[in-house]
Amino acid sequence: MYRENYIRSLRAELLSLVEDYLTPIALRYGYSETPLETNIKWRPLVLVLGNYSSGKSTLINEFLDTDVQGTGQAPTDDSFTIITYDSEQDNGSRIRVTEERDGKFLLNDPEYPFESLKKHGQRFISHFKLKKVNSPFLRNLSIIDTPGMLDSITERDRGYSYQDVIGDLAQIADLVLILFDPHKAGTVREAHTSLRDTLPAKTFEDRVLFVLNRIDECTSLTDLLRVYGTLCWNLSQMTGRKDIPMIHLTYSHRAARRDVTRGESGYLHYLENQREELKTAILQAPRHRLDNLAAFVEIHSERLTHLLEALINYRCLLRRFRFKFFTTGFLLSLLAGAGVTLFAFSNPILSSLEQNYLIGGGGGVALLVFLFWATFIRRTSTSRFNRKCLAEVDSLTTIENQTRRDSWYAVKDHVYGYMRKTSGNFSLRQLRQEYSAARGVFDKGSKEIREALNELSTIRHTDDPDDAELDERAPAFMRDSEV
Ligand SMILES: Nc1nc2c(ncn2[C@@H]2O[C@H](COP(=O)(O)OP(=O)(O)O)[C@@H](O)[C@H]2O)c(=O)[nH]1
Ligand SMILES: [Mg+2]
Repeated sequence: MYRENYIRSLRAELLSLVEDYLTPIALRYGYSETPLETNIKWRPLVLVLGNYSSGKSTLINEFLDTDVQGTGQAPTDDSFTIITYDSEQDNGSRIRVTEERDGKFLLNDPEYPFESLKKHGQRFISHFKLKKVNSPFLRNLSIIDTPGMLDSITERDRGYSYQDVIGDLAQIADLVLILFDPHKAGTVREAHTSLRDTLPAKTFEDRVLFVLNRIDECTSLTDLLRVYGTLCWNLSQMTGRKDIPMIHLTYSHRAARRDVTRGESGYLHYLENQREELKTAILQAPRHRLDNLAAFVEIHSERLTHLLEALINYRCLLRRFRFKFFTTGFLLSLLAGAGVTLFAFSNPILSSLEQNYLIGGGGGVALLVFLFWATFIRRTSTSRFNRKCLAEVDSLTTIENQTRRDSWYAVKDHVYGYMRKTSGNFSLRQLRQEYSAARGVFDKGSKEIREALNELSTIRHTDDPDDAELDERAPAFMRDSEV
């Protein structure tokens, strides 16, 4: 309980850092069109991928303890289904689907983090849905069941890019499960592309779990070992990894033939614990969410700091330019005024006029020159200055290492866009305030939040001190939310 409270307050703290400090900046400077927290506000997500008929839906049904998803040997279900918790109906009544919603609704509801998937088009939208289930398994996470990976299908057949969709889903998922079965142990083409290209680009190695499912269908232990070996070989070819990733071996009790699971001489009972381990790993998704959230806060605060830093540099250059420009204009107009006065004094006709008129005339000329300078000349030179800054936008920052290079590439277009849009007409003071806020979040993100996560890993599930103790053990920032 203590651990859960700790996770909850850490999560709330991270969310409020994003909401209060990063989102206003991100929206103002065009870094993001939607509030940054919409992607992370929702529940921890577990994405289930795998060959068709590898038993994805059956395994999900088994975990939820009811038949939520349709199953079958042929590629039965070609939809992406978000399976989420219905807390209102979790009152001991029969576990069932309590509500269903279609893609059009889901992709337009800002409550859900799927708005950005709209770009995958109509065919995808009609293959996207949500089911609410009152299963306690879903209390802290949601599951996404997906259409099976196939060999023969092309993008045109599906009507949307499967790889792009699973890439986007993997990006927001906290855990990605990849299921294989003994019949097609990693040989399907779409699996190959996902493992080699899509997933490495969109998620982290430690968020991916490999599962060899339907192991009850191996006829003997030797058969299982052969399948396992094949899968390992295929995985190392696909992922390019030299180390063999952990592969969970499991099967569904519901689907397996009774005589197989009951067989005393079989090997299956040695592997019984694997399903429980897999279940525990899935239930740990909220813990991954914290890591993801911390990484999210770190990355975006770092990028926004970089964006603001470049704009500050630009604004300082502009200020220097303006100062120089007006000083030059002032001196020039003084010079012109003095020149005209001297000329008038030395001119025999004009010098007969009263002295005050001559000095006033010189002052008038100085004023006219200055006005001309401050309007026409200023407009053209400022736009020339801005054009130069835009052309040399890279010179607004320093890039010392790869991290800085990455963050600059992520924000460069936004810096350019904002400079173009405003031509420098924004407040340097506000920029500096925002910079120190984003910088503050970044410092917290990289140090204190990591400390808090480390602290969390030392708290065992059984620890249950009073909640009051949270105040003593939690890092300072969880008690004091000022940046
Ligand atoms: N023997 C056995 N059959 C399974 C197992 N898991 C699923 N099946 C069967 O395999 C077929 C495909 O399962 P399904 O869950 O629809 O696969 P999906 O396409 O990956 O969602 C169904 O007929 C299931 O009954 C398992 O662990 N053992
Ligand atoms: Mg299925």
